[in-house]
Amino acid sequence: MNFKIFLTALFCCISHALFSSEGLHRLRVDGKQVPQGLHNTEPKFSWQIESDAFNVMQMAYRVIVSKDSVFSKNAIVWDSNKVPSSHTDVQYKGDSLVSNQTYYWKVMVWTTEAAIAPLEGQSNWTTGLFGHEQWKAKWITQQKEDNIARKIPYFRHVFDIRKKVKDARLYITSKGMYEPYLNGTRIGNDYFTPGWTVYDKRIQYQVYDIKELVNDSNVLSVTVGHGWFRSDLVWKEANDHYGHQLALKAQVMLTYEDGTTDIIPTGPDWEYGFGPIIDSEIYHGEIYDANRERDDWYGPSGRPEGLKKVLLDTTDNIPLVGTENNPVRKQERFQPKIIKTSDGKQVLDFGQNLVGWIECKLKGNKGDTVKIKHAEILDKNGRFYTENLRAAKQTNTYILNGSQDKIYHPHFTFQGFRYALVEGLEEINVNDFEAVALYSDMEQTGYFETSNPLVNQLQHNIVWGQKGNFIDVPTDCPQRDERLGWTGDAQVFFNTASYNMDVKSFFEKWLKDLALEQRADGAVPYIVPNLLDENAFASAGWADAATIIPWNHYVTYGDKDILSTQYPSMKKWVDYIRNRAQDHLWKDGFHFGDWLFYRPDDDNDGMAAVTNKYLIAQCFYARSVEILAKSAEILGYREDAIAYGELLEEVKEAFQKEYLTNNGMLVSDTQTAYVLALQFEMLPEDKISVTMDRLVANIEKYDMHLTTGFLGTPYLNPVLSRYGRTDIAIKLLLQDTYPSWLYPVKMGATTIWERWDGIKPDGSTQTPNMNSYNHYAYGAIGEWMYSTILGLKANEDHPGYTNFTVKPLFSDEFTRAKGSYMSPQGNIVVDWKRESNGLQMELKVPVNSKAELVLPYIQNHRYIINGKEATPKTGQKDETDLVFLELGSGTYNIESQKL
Ligand code: RAM
Repeated sequence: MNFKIFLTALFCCISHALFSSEGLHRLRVDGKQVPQGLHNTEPKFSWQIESDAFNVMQMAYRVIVSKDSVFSKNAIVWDSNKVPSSHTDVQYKGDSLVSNQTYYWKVMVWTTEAAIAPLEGQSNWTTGLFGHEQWKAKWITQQKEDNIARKIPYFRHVFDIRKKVKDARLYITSKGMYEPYLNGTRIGNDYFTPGWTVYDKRIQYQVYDIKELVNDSNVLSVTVGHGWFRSDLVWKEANDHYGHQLALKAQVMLTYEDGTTDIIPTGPDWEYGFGPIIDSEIYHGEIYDANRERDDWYGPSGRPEGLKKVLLDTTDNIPLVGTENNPVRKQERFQPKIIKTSDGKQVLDFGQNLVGWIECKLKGNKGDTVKIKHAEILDKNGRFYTENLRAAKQTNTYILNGSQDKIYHPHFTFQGFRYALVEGLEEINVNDFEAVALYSDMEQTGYFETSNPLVNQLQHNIVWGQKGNFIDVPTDCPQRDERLGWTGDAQVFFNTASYNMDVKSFFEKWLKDLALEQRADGAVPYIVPNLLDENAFASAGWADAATIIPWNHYVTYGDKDILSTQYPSMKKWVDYIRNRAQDHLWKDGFHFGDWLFYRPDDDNDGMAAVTNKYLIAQCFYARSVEILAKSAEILGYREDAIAYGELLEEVKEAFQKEYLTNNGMLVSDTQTAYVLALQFEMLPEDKISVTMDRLVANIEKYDMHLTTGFLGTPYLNPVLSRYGRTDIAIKLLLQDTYPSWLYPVKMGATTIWERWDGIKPDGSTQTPNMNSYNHYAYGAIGEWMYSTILGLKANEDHPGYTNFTVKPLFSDEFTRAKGSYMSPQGNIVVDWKRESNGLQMELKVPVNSKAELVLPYIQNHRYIINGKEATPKTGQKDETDLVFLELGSGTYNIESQKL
């Protein structure tokens, strides 16, 4: 046999063996793969089952947790025993878990295929520090004058180890952002740690396995920058939001082979000095003087000059909590090309509006200063455009030390940019520059591609809007002096975000902060974490993030815990509105309304799509009440379920009396008004069709353009599809003149813009006061693209994709859509092609779930699934004549065939 053929044959055998058998995959603890320092005494174990067989369901599971990897009898701390259940996530219910320990867990799963011999998988995790008393470390800070001078301290501690080490872990957090080094090597690959939480109520800590880095003699050095703790934040150029003192708290926890332990904590014996980072501000960038780098800093021999004694920071005792979401990490890299602007400047173009920083090799003489400025666009005249950054300087400054191959990047800052202007270099060599995207390390779960390249670019832009704005918290924009956790933006984008990436823990963390920031009367702030004043609360559609995100999260991930954790917060918010409402009408307070809706400059004809803000508020009031009532039902709070169910009827009735005419017109005759009323079911049955007609007429009035702002946009196409007008929804999607989704795409956008006309048709830019080119809100159309073009949709009654709908789009505008989604049960693959009048499709349904397949009725055709004629489940669902089939796990080839 020819060697190549042999190898191919061998590979086929191996891959067959690997991929054809059943197995357990993606073993996770609290959604994380082998987490370190998990701060949960009752973590959740989850897994997925892979199988080639059809209709496989889990019949039972058994989880065993042990202190040793061999699961010896006396090391076992929990054995669930065999539990008949299809659940693939199970909460720990064993002996109390001990801090700073490695635990091993294994799961056995019996399925309809593997009914006798179970499938097995094994993994582990380490626990965090469960009690305050476990922290021997003290908060340390620099001397008062250095804090006042806003210096960046480099903390340093030398320690020896005299025994053989079995385990070594670093527990660490800061007030500010930190970067830790052990013996000169950076610890871990996380950035912007400890992440952004409501720092006056809780600060996260991180845990790193440092066993490979420890020596007999060690230097632990940690730089602490301003971070969100004390950078300039909010457009008022105000800093020190959480305090005046940068501080560090850390302890190395050693377990020796002889079973003894040691702790090396931060305390009065630590020292600090200063280094090359002179300043580093989130909005403004970093100043780095390479001449201040000190070789003796990281080595244990020798002692750098000028070290100072630390002070203890005794100002407060903020609770420390474990890290809840995945930290920010380095992601994609981009190589630039050099372009010349119309005013003769050499500018680097990275081809993508991204968030992170530039890594560069700066060659020059000792003492030379190089400045790197960042911008999102070039203006109409082809010049580097930074006006829309407002007060954010977005500039990194490097003072060179003459070394020719040092790689620079900033530390406690990030920039939103596509273009960079480099000043102070004699010659610019493109190969010396690389942009690195940084964002919370979420797994990309969804992919999606269609036969329309502009729609594909739109999807690309949506994903990059998400990458650029999921920097530990969901922000509105990543470039100007804002970058804040606007609740409304997160609310409208959640469903799209959760198709694209695994945002489960990202939002669990943020929602806890939302609850912490709620005012005593239940009002929810405009931004979370909140840095605005006591009046910046309770705007409809923004504050409803408190109810809408937990609900959507539950539907997507199927984890009831999000509802039970958030329930008090959800209820407080609904009760806030109830207390403000009169006769069940919510008509007070400030509201952003349908933010950034369409309005022409000259509005003599009244074409501005202004929707009454209280009409909007009433719709969101109803939605929040409805979610609360449903959540109460699920959690078994019967009384609440009944009471809020009744309230919902009153709220809707009040809406109809106040805002609906007898002829089905709403007092605001706008797309957003109709869309919200239809989406949230505010109307009596007999008014639905007339309001739908009015909505369609309104779209036609604007010559097939949308006019919606932040609150109407997410529901516009979903409402059209829900009530049978996907044809109009497609026209809106494919519209490419302003205002539309594809207009920015045609203008060369690589992310979603804040405004429909961020760059106007004549090339001029919108007001620099508020004009971001990386703002995900309008990207909320992504949800409809997944659910209606690709045709994949979660089912509210079977959350977590245990049951989902697949309904390929059958329209002349698209000939193909292909995508996949890593659901909690496993990967779902949908790939359909429209050929002449027929349909061909591949579908993969994961184990333990079922797909409801909805196919278009095609005259004189039948459907063949995996070679056999398919029998429709119920035949007909509505007038569009759809065929319904329920498919269990497996891979299906589906084809329409002419009779
Ligand atoms: C601006 C941004 C943000 C929006 C608020 C109301 O700051 O557009 O996205 O939520 O206004």
